[in-house]
Parts: sequence; C-alpha cells; structure tokens
Amino acid sequence: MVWAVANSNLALVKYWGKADEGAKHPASPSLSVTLDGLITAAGVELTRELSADVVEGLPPSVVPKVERFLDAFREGFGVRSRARIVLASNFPVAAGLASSASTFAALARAITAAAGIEVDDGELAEVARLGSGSACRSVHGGFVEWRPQGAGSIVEPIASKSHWERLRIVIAVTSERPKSVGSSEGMRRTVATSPYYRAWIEGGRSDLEDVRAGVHGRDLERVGAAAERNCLRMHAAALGSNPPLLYWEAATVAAMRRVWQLREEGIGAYFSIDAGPQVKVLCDVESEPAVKAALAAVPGVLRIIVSRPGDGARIVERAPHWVAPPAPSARAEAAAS
Ligand code: 2P0
Repeated sequence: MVWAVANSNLALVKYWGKADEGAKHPASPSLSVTLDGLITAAGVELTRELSADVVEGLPPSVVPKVERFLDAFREGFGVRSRARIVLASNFPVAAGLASSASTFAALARAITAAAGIEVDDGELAEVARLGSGSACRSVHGGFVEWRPQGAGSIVEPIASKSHWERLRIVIAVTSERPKSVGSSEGMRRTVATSPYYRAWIEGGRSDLEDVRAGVHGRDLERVGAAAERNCLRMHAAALGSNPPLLYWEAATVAAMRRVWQLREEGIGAYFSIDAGPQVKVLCDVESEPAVKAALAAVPGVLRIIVSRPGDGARIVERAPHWVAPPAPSARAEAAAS
C-alpha cells in the first residue's frame, strides 16, 4: 500500500458557493492556513483483482464522496484498476474540522503515487479538488490562496509555515458527531435560496485583501478581525437559506462570546467557525495558555486541540501508528488476492 498524509486547513476567508458545481470551482477566493497536527492518512492499493472499490475507515455518509472521486480520477487519468483505500484521521471526521480537505489531499497524493503518475503541486491540487474543493488548499503547507481564474480556479501558496511561527489556532471541540447537512449540500442550498448570498460573495473581496496583507505582515489583529467578520457573514448567508442552515451548538455561541470577552480583557483572540459547531481561535503563542484555559472552561466544550501552521500533503513510508489495522474482511480479501 502507498501511504500519504495531509493536514486539514482553516479558511480565514471562506469558500462557500461554487461557480462550477461539477468541477468544484469556487465562486469567490478563499485563503487558508494549513493546520499542523490535524492529520488524515490515506493508504491506496490499485489492483485489477477487485470487482469494486473497497473504502475503509470512514463514516458511511462520506464513502460515496470517495467513490465519486475514484471514478473521476480513473476517468481523468485513464486508470482502469480498482482501489483498496484505507483512511484514518486523528481528529473528528465530517464534524466541521475540514476532514474532507485533509482526506482528499492525502488521497490525491497517495493515489497518484500508487498509479505511478508524476504530478507537480499545481496538478496535485487539481486531483484533490476532484474530491473536495477545500482539499486543493491542503496540498500545500502554510498559507494558501485559492481563487477563480477564467472558467476555472488556481491555488497559490502565499507564505510558508515558517513565515508565521508564532500563530496558534486553538480549537474548541463542542461536538464529535458528524453534521446533519454536509458542506456541498449546504453551499448548494445557500446559492439557490439565500437572499444574502450575493452580498456574501461581494463582501468577501475586502476580507481577502485584509487577510492577505495581514498574513504578509504577521498582523494578528488585521487577520483576526477580517477572518471573524468573514466567518460570521458566511454563516449569515447560510442562515438565510431555505430551509435554514444552523451549524452552531449552544457551546459554539458561548465560546464565541468568551472570545469577545478575552479581547475586552486585552487578549488578542479571534474566532472562525466552519460548517460545523467547532470554534477555532487565532492567537499568538504567548496568549495560547490563557485562550486554551478560557475555552476549556466554557460549558459544553469537550476538548481543546492546539494547532499552528503546518505542512502540505506528503508521501510517508508507512501508516502513522494511530491508524487501526484493516478490518478482518479486508485482510482476508487482501490475503486471497
Ligand atoms: C472552507 N468549507 O473554505 C469552507 C468554509 C466549510 C466552511 O470548504 O463541496 O468539503 O467538497 O467542495 O470542500 C467545506 O467544503 O466542499 C469548506 P466541496 P468542501 O473551508
């Protein structure tokens, strides 16, 4: 089996709406930081001996997305083999921590290697996007911009992880359950039914300018204020959908209020929330202990994960130690083949 790992990412300016539903090109630019330590490992074996793909290690709701990715990959690259896939993440999956980003970035890296296809990072981002839009950003480490270009889109790393080593992302996990409405469906619904969708897309432009300039200048206040505003406007657009999309839990709101309170107390902390109930707080390394303690004390916060800018997708020699061995059925099949 060929193994690759990739980190999840946090969009500081968010992707929420497609210009091209099939090819997953975004309607507006997004800018993310790749999250060290929130890892998905993907193992891939390509074989002519299976009659169907075998996908292990994911909640059933996510498996069809992987199957569609495999079909698109085979069609795009003229590959005929079936795939045996093992996926594992060291953080909650399909719960608003961008597990699809790390999943498809890792899978893209592993499957191209398993198929003996040489790709540069730009091409790898295209492969990852076949699975999930945000995955094209996780191909790269550090800070990554993904923007519409012509009829398509382009991914560009704008700063390395070492550019801003003091940045911390403190994540308050408020629920480990998979969310009820996935991002693809949530976006479709927002585009089709929210009267605030146009305003969301237009408002994103100045957020992008602020975040990009703020990243270049390592300006936490500028990045944080723009990221927080951008997140709230994305959720406002989603809330305006019919039926409405509310991704937050009570503890999500309590954590948001605690972040505002921290700022009143003089601590530079700014939140962002994706399509789920987890609260991701940007701060400087010096404030990390105070932010962590404050969030951990919020009722309903289950645990805290601390991250920082991380690396892009990469091949590894073997599965990380936390990957469970394949299920007995897959082992039997593997032994028989
Ligand atoms: C983002 N999210 O920019 C935004 C913010 C969630 C909220 O990208 O349909 O799983 O597969 O392209 O990549 C999640 O969307 O959606 C996402 P598809 P994806 O991180």
